[in-house]
Amino acid sequence: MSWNKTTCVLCGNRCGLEVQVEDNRIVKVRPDKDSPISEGYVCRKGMNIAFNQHNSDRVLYPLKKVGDKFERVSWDQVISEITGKLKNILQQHGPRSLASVVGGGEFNTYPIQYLAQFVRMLGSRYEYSSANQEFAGRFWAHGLTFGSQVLMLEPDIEHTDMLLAVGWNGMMSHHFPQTRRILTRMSKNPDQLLVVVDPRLSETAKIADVHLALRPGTDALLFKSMIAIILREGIHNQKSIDEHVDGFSEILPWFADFNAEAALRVCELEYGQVYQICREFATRQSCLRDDLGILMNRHSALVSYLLVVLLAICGRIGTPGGNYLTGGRLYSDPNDPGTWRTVATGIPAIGGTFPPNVMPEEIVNDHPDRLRAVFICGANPLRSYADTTAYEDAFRRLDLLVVIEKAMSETATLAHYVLPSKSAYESWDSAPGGGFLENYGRMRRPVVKGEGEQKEAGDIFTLLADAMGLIPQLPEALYQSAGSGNIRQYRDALMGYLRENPESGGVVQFIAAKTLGNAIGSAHLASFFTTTLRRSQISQEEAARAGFTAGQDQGLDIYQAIIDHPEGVLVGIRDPEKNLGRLATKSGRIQLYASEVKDWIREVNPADEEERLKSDDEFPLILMAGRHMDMNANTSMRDPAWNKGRRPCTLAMNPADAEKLRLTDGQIVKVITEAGEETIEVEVTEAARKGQVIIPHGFGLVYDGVKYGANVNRLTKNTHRDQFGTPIHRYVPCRVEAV
Ligand SMILES: Nc1nc2c(c(=O)[nH]1)N[C@H]1C(S)=C(S)[C@@H](COP(=O)(O)OP(=O)(O)OC[C@H]3O[C@@H](n4cnc5c(=O)[nH]c(N)nc54)[C@H](O)[C@@H]3O)O[C@H]1N2
Ligand SMILES: Nc1nc2c(c(=O)[nH]1)N[C@H]1C(S)=C(S)[C@@H](COP(=O)(O)OP(=O)(O)OC[C@H]3O[C@@H](n4cnc5c(=O)[nH]c(N)nc54)[C@H](O)[C@@H]3O)O[C@H]1N2
Ligand code: SF4
Ligand SMILES: [Mo]
Repeated sequence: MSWNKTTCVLCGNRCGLEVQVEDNRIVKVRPDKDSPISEGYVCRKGMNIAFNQHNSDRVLYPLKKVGDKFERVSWDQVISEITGKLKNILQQHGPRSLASVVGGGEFNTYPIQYLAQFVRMLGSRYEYSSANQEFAGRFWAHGLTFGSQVLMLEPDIEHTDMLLAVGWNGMMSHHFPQTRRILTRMSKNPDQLLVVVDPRLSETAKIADVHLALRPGTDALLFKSMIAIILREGIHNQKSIDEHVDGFSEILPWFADFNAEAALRVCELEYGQVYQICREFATRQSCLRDDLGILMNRHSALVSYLLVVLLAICGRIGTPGGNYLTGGRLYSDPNDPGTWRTVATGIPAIGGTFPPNVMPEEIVNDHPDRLRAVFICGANPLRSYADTTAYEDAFRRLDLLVVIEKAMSETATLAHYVLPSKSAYESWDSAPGGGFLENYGRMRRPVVKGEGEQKEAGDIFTLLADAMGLIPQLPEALYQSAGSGNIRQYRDALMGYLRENPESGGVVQFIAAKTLGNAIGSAHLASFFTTTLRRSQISQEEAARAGFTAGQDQGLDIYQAIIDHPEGVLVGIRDPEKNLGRLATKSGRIQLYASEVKDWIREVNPADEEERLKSDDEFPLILMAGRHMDMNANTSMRDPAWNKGRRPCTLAMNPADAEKLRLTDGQIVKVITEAGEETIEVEVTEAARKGQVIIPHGFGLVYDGVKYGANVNRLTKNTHRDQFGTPIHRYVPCRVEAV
């Protein structure tokens, strides 16, 4: 039997896979050794991808809610009914009544892009996204310091000799290529230093050279201390600061009189140890990687800012072995009246998106501009986002809820219409990869067929857009060239059309889907073709470095190479020397001073923090609400069989706390928070810190009528969030009782 190349879709790495298919079923999976991105690396999630593809929750036909049941309807009927209702809502209430929700859980490209663009074309800026619930604070910090909210910091893991992992458990969550291989190699290499900042003994902390087991929620104090120590010792990199940084002298007073010794006592860390780490970080080829442990935690945005300061004063940005800037230019300015805000909660867009946490309030209010119509693709808010109960209540009040899904998710069960989407293994989709330097192009192709009337998400949104009158009348020549089988001819026709109709540029992916997509049977592939053609100057230069001659045919050549190489192919090499050229500040330098930070940073002092961290008699334990581990993939793996024989959903508790509460391993308990309660089994383990308990997210799914595990988002209140709307999932006060 032949092996077909595809990729895993269960984290951002998208490791290359090869699968065997029998009777339209994926029956065998192995890592793809040819993949230049993963080079044969895989984790157990990828090896279990067949459970993701084949399960009894798949949605096969368009469904309409009638009473409290779903009825199968035709595509024609469903498109005409949805667009009829949508037109009415928009006519009566305007575009602010409409929002999209786009996910990040399953790592697809086009399904999400098409929905976001569809809603934008209808005049609404309300794009709620899973990315916003993690990155809003980082967007804010990078917007202030780099001038673009979506510029990110990628560790140059190949050349570094010290990695500071902050609130990131890479051994489980991955998120850079071949993470476990690289971290394990690093941990064994005496010349490389792996330092983990994590309150608990995570899988990554276990293999670290140094584990800074700080008290939960005290990262702001820790990083303020580290900066103060580095400045006090004079081990900052003045040369790099002179060359690349503005605002350095203005921020010095924020750290000058800071009592790092007292602060670190509040963090429950040893001063001597932190001092040593500061010296190492300032003098080595160091880099850092942070994640949800700080992003979904107290002072999230401020910690992201402090991490930029730490890197900038040590000269670690845009330099070998340090952190490189990746991503584009986007700044949603909260002071610009053109930037949309949410109506009831007044939160401005950041990085172009809105925080899911406030959506229930944006639906349940009396404002004339309240949300009435919501389209969701690639997300499962009823399990993924904070406060399932608030979401259920809010979604029931919508005039129109349309869910584009491959599975009957909890969110889909509340929809007025469910539109069946082809899965990753039934669709074409772009699955790029690489680190900061090398850019690999890859197009995942279908390996199995849809077993009902599913369509590619891009096709679904093209039908909807057409019925809404959003796609202009297209010349016959465009259809003809699309059907000619000659891709060059189509390119010339499309480019000619766009030259004459520049206003159609924003609809180009829909035009491609309707013309080329129809001819080749994939909206996504057609869309990919147009994106490859319309490459910016900078990526043309990068592609030339990867061997694609610059010029008119470069896009075509890249497209063909990607089609010829299902395992992925090098399509661009970035120039590390030019990395800091990505900065989008007016001066082109890193801007450390920001008036927005000033008061906040002063508030983070040992005495006030100690007071705020005092435990509550009603809720004495801190719940880490969500954990990304080997046995979950957000809510994407619905069939529990993939974890058979394992113990995936428990309440992890330190032995000292278990003893104090007289609880034993395996005992059933109730966990209570301000939001609600859930019943769950206790797992007594040293991997939980004293005073902290942990429940993984992504459980509580009902599969074949049986509830599987506890839904941690019954325990998270959507109002337990910061000023950007970010959930504070890593710091949820709770209590545990025996039942
Ligand atoms: N309490 C708590 N909650 C959390 C977290 C936490 O730490 N704690 N972590 C959060 C994080 S970081 C994230 S990113 C979010 C993720 O949350 P979501 O973005 O909601 O992701 P998933 O839960 O994976 O849901 C993805 C949905 O998309 C569907 N889907 C998959 N592929 C396709 C496709 O090709 N087409 C269509 N139309 N649909 C598809 C799947 O069936 C699934 O229902 O969860 C968050 N939730
Ligand atoms: N197996 C698996 N992998 C995944 C996913 C999945 O569902 N399953 N989802 C993917 C997605 S969408 C995402 S966003 C990533 C998330 O990946 P990560 O952010 O790495 O995952 P988490 O488990 O949420 O948390 C990281 C660490 O933060 C620590 N932490 C908790 N509180 C604090 C604190 O106060 N300070 C500090 N410094 N650390 C703290 C936790 O103990 C944990 O070890 O994972 C991705 N990869
Ligand atoms: S590391 Fe990520 S992409 Fe690779 S197999 Fe595991 S979950 Fe899938
Ligand atoms: Mo995430």
